[in-house]
Formats: sequence, C-alpha cells, structure tokens
Amino acid sequence: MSDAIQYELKGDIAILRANNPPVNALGYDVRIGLMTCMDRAETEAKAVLIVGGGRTFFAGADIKEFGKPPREPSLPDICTRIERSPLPVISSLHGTALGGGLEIALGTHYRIAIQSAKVGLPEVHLGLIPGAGGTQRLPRLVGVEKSIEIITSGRQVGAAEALELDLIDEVQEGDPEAIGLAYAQRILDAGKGPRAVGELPCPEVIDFDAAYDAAIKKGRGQIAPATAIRAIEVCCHTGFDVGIQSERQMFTDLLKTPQREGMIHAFFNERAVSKLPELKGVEPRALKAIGVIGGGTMGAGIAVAALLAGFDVTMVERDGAAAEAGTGRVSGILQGSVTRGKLSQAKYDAIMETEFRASDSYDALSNADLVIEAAFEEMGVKKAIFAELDRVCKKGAVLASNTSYLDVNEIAASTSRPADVLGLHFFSPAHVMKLLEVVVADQTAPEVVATGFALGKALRKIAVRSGVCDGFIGNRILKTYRTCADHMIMDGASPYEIDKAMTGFGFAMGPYEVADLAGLDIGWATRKRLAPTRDVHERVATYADKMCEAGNFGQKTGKGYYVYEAGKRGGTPNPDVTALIEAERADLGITPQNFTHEEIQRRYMCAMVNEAAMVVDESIARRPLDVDMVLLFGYGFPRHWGGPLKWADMQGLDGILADIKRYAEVDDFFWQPSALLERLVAAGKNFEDLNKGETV
Ligand code: T1G
Repeated sequence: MSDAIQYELKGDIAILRANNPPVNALGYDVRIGLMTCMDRAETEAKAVLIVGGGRTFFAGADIKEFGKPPREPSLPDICTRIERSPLPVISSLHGTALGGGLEIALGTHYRIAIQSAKVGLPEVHLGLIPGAGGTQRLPRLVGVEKSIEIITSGRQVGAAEALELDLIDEVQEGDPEAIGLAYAQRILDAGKGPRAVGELPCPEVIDFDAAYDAAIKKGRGQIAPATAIRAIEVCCHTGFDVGIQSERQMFTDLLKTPQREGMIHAFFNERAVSKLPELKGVEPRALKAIGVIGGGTMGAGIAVAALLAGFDVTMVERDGAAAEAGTGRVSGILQGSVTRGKLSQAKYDAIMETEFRASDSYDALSNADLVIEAAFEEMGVKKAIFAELDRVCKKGAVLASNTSYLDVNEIAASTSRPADVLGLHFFSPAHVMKLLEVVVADQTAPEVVATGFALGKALRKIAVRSGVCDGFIGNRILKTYRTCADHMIMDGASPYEIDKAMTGFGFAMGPYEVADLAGLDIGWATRKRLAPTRDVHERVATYADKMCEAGNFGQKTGKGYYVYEAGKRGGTPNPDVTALIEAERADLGITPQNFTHEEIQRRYMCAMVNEAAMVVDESIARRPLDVDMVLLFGYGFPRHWGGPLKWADMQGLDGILADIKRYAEVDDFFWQPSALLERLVAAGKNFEDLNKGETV
C-alpha cells in the first residue's frame, strides 16, 4: 500500500500525515489512505489528527485527474466519513489548504493553523465550484455573504482572518504537527467529542437571484461563480444531505464544460510555458544588480518590479533632470503600494535609500549583472545606447532591450557581445502585467536565455520565449486581429458593436476601448512606420489617421473612439468617428453590411487563430501553449477559454479553416490560410497534439 498517508499512533491520538509532494494533492492514493487510516484509528485511538507533511496541508483535489473517469472514494465521501467519525478529528493547517484541502478541514471537528497558513476555495479559477461540501459547510460556519465572497472570488484567506470568521478555532506559531497534537490532547482532556459542521443550522437566506445576476455580470461569461451561488442557496433551504447531492450534481455538470477544460489548460500551462526543454541543465548567470536605461513609464515600472523582487536597481537617464523625474515616477509607484498597504513604509525607505539610485552617467552601470534598456522606440537611439553599454558594462553582463517590436538581432549587432543580448519585452504597467516576452536573437547564448527566464521567475512574471519578428508573438497577432476588426468597420460594423461583441466573448474591454486606453498615436506611428513597405493589396482604413491628425488620441486627449468626460468612468461613442467612417465607406463605394455579434466574434477569432498558427509554424513561438499564455497574460484574453488556440481546438479546426477559406473568397490577401492549420486539419490533429510534442 502507498504511504501517501502516513499513520502514527502517539498516545491516544492517531496522526494521519499527508505524504504526497509537492502540494499533497488529494489524488487516489491519498484518498484511499485517508479512508483506511480513519478505519484503523477508530480501532485503537481516542482522537485523530490530520496534518500535511512537507510544505503544505492538502492543496486540493488532484487537478490532473479531472476529465478522467472518477475513482472512488470521492472527496465528498471522505469528508462525510471524517465528519461522522465517533472520534474527535482535528486538522492542523499550514501552507495553502485550498479547495478539497479546506473541505477536508471543514469535515474535521476542530481546526488549528499556524500564522502563515492560508485557506481558500479557488475552484472557480478552474471553471468549477467546491465539490466536496465547501458550499454546504462554509456558509454554516461563516454565513452566506462571506461564503459567496470567498467562493466566487476564489481568494486565499489568511489565518488571522479565518480565525476572525470562526473558520478555524486557533492560530498558533510552531510546527503544525506539534501544535495539532497539543490541541488534540487538550480536546481529549476537556472531554470534548465530535463537532460536525454539517449539523450546524442552515444560514440566513439572502436575495440569491440578485447575487446570481451580479455574479453572471461580473463573470463576463464565466458560469462557475454564479453556479456556486445556486449551490449555496440550496444550503439555505434544504438539509445537509440534499445540499451535498445538489452541489455534487452542479460540480459534475461543470466538469463537462469547455470552461473547465480551458481554465485547467491555463492552470497547467502558465507553469509549463517557462519550462523549456532547451534550457534543461543550463545555468542562468547570477543576478543581483540590475540597470534600467530610461525613467519613463516603462523604465520606472520595470525598476519597481525589480525593486519589489529584492534587486538592487540603478536607473540611468540622459541628464540630471530626467534622472530626477524617473526617480519621482519610481517613488510615486512605490508610495502607491504603501498607501494600499502592499508595502511597509520601512521597506519603502530602505528601497529608496539603499536599493535604488538614478544617474545621468552610464558609468554607474559598470557593476550591473543585467541592464534593461527602456528608451525611445527608435533603432538609432537603441544602437547608440547598446554601444555605450558595450563600453561600460562588465564582462558577462546581460544586455536586454524592452523593445516591443524592433529587430533584436540588429540591436545585438551594435555590440561586440551579441551572445549577451536579448529582448525582455515587458507590458505596461510593467510592475503589474504578468507577461514577459523573452526575445531570443540568433546569437543569444543559452545561459543568457536562462537568465531572462530566471529574472521572469524572480519578478513572478509569466515568461514566454519568443523568436525575432515584427511584434514578436503578442503584438504581431494583435496587429492581425485589430486589422480584421478595422476591415469589419469598413464593411459595415461600428467600433461600438465590435467592442460589445468582444466583451460579450469575455474580454474585459473591446479592441477600440483598448486602443483609446493605450493611445491611438501608437497605432498611428506603426502604420506610418510600415507604410513604405506596405503591400498594395492591403486594406488600410484611413479614417483612424484622420482622427489622429485631429489630435484625438483616446483617453489621454479626452477623445478617441469614445468621448471621455472628467471624473466619469468609460466614455460615450464619438459621433465624429461614425461620420469619418461613413465618409470613407462612401469614398470607397462600400455598401455597409450588417454583422451579428456572433459573426464579429467568429471573424475576429479566426484572424487571431490564423496568425497565431503562423507564429507557431515559423517557430516564433515554441508551442501553441506559448501563444495561449501570451494572449492570456498580456492581452486580456478570457481565461475561461484557455487561450486562442485552446479555444480553436474546442471549436474544431476544420470549421475554422473552412471559415477562413470562405472569407478568402472575398479578400484573399488578408485571409491566407495558415499552412500549419491546413496540415493539422488534413492530419486530423489539433494544437494540443503539438503541445504534447507531436509534429505535422
Ligand atoms: N493538483 C495537481 N497538481 C498540482 C495542484 C493540484 N491541486 N496544485 C499544484 N500542483 C502542481 C503544479 O502544477 C506544479 O507542478 C507543482 O504542483 C507546484 O505548484 C473537490 C475539485 C498550491 C498555491 O486550485 O494554487 O480541490 O509544474 O508551481 O507556486 O472541491 O500550486 O512542478 O509539475 O503552483 O508554490 C483546488 C492549485 C483544486 C490549488 C502552490 N486547488 N494550486 O503554489 O507551486 S480543485 C487549487 C495552487 C478542488 C474540490 C475541488 C498552487 C499552490 P509542476 P506551483 P506554488
């Protein structure tokens, strides 16, 4: 028998210790172990202590088992088995008692935790709801409102808050097993017996329909949070056993949904994406002192991300005034963290006094282990900077550019050490956005690539390897699906319909709301940059240039696709834009056609998938999952779809290819089917097959 649960009798107390590293997931062996050890304890002990070995209490069901045939015993049965034991059962929590882990603890009669322990029911992040009694026991302990907030947010609750909520009984410092044993002995000495949460009275009733509707609206298409509210509602109207059955039914229904498949795809691949086979055994270079060139929005954000990760940061600007301004931006961002309680004043002072400095001299970078250039997006400027870095930086220093589309090979060629050069493309705001594109140039050395990923890990980013092309992975694909949207505008759709359709798909903002936020001048500059080499067959809307020529850059000027009023969230459609679009259609002799939301979504997604397939086919992205993670963590792609290529697999690649070919009958320049997409359809394979290492 496996020792996934280790059994030890200490006096009158049977210890059931989880032994399933790394996170004591409640896989089959662990579940069998819990059942058999409970049986054994009841033959010889007077109390039971359940505790996690290693770094954490159970961190939840084994997510790898989802989608496979279920194997008894189920988690709900184990929780009920524990709760109905004639012996008092105590759980001692440390690390992260999440999902089924917390549900096991809720099935025990008493709960103690160490100060750093965290608990939670994050199932909604997997497209699920708690499926082992969480929606029935939690409300009986902490009430309905707090249960709805904890379950629909999926957030982690610290030990102190859990104590306040009566979710746990005691918080103590020390070894989880030792404090658990002492607590169990005190319970025995006090003559206390089992105390079943499931037998507590049903909690208060609230307006569940209103709560459900609010969850649907907030979920932007996600169904799990709203479903959890219905499960909690059952808890308020029926007995425990009926409630458990209803919860189980809702849980198993959600197991079958594409959203569960998409979100678990995201869960595993946000971890897998930074684990590149080519870097196995490759040691990154040591990183302690980081240089940042440029103290603008990006440079300051990068500096803050590095400072908060504990690095020593030297910022270099062109002169004293700019260095001072950059320092002001850094301190402003950090002060915001202090105000929000995310950073202590003492830590802020330490950072600003000893860990951060700004200079107007490149000589200040002579000791930097890695320098990130975040200066003006112009190749001449970059080359001059890298020539300086080549002169002053020590041997072995990694030289990185934060460029968002320029050729990193050309930048590397401006130094005598191209093997030490790579791109580190952060996303604004750099201290918030999780995505980091690690752009690998032709001569970048493997240990330099490994250093880029080590930096990403230290900054708690999702680092994705990208090859060199215009826009790398994300911006290249963005340009294509934005162009597709512009074509739909020329053909009859309005920017506002497109925004509405894509927020209906699950995006937080539509493409034109995003453009207004980022600044329309960015796209304008790109169109001007690419104009000299533009193919004559390319359809380019000129109304957007007219908006920019009039100085309408979006939120920063108060007017773009939308008109923004001071102090008001969001904007209202700008009638000038509609007039410009109609005039351009008339000039081109276009009779506008209607687009349904479904048609807008389908075309937009087909364009995204098609370009993404080309990005994979050209090895700019190593695998389809790499593209999925870029879109999830850098472009607000709805997580419940898993990413554009996971979405494509779930829709069926043959249908997507057929639609692209149909669109190509009207515009065979923009709609050129990806050769990879055609090979996959011909072979009856999909993008997930490529993620598993298959080739076509
Ligand atoms: N199942 C399987 N593998 C898991 C896992 C899990 N629950 N949690 C983590 N792993 C793997 C992970 O893929 C990685 O593998 C390694 O463990 C270390 O994880 C019935 C149905 C616990 C906070 O959602 O939030 O219970 O990449 O890198 O940063 O109601 O892992 O090394 O091969 O993330 O220290 C509910 C998910 C499940 C918790 C630790 N529980 N996990 O973070 O390490 S559903 C969760 C996490 C459920 C019941 C329902 C985090 C962590 P590899 P890591 P970490």
